[in-house]
Amino acid sequence: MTLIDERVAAATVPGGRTVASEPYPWPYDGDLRPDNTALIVIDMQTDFCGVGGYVDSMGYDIALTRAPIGPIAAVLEAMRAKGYTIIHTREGHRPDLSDLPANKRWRSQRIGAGIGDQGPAGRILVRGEPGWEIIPELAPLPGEVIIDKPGKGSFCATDLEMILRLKGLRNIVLTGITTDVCVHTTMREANDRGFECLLLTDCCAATKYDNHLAAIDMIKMQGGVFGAVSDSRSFLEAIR
Ligand code: C5J
Repeated sequence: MTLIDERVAAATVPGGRTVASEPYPWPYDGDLRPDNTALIVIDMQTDFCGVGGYVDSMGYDIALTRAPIGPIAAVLEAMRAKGYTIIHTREGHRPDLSDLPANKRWRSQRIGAGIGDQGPAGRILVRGEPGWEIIPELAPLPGEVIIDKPGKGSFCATDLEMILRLKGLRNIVLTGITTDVCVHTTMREANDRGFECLLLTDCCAATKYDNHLAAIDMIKMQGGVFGAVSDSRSFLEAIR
């Protein structure tokens, strides 16, 4: 046994549970419980996976971003049944666009899908518009936490960290879209704040499949530089 193995063994909760994941069994100390673990479902909004939304307007294939709907629904159902905390996020801006940085606006306008502009699903990424709503298949239940975020990360300009800390949540299971942008940014932000993160690969997707794969690979570097990676099947097996 190496010194590191000994330290992990010492921190490990006797009789605890872990998820089969890479590059280490998650969470590292086996302390996986409904009262210390949250599921975050990131930006499963029409703007990112529905017809006429932001991603569709940019010309990307929404079949990619819709692929995780089924696996997320299965994880949601199981975690709800066991009493885990469920958190949903929505990317979007105030109708007066006072929280929309100029660079985010002009970059999107350059490619014909200007954030704040009118699109087939209403004003793109504007709070209250049809495209900004979470898709019905993954609609939040009353009492579940919803985080409205103006940025890609879920911690920037939101009360997410305060909610996690006050609820005693230290493990985060990440799902949603897109793997390489909002999911990755959130995972990095959470990791830097000391949260123990697990990304479920089939519960995430990117607008380009290669970017999804690359984003997953990055997590596994350096012994798990941002946390660990698993899939819905292994996760459901672990919490059964
Ligand atoms: C993007 C997101 N890609 N939810 N947002 O702009 O990943």
